Amino acid sequence: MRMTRFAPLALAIGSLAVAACSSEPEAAAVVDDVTLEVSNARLMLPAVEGNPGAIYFDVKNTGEKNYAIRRADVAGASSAELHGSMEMQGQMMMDSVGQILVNAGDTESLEPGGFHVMVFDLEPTLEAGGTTDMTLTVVGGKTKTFPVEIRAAGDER
Ligand SMILES: [Cu+2]
Repeated sequence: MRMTRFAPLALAIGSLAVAACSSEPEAAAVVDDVTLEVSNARLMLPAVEGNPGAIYFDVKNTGEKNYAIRRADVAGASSAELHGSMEMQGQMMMDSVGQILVNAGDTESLEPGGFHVMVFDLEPTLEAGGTTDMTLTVVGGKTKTFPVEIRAAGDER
């Protein structure tokens, strides 16, 4: 699949997320855990060593408060970005997005052709069949860490 950066699209996605989130009040000074549950998380290794990999997962918000994921960190990768993608004129285009919203009670599926986490500079210790950890940071600064299954480039995504 050919991937091309397309900045105007990313800007549009990013500002949408910000606009949708701005109605949410500031996080209260109450200690609560982030009510996001991640399932089916899988890191697709790149077909060509040195290329970025992609993480897909389902994230369910079991609480009563909306969350916006604004950052992902992946053990064994030098950096990770939240990405959105869209097909335009038969080409898949993607770029970083500022936030991914998960409203209370909703499940957001990050899957091929949609949102995903792009991971860069993967260490060789990340091998198919193993697992790694992904830490999500939500707006407000709280974090939660989830296990991610590692799959080879040709495996089911
Ligand atoms: Cu991407």
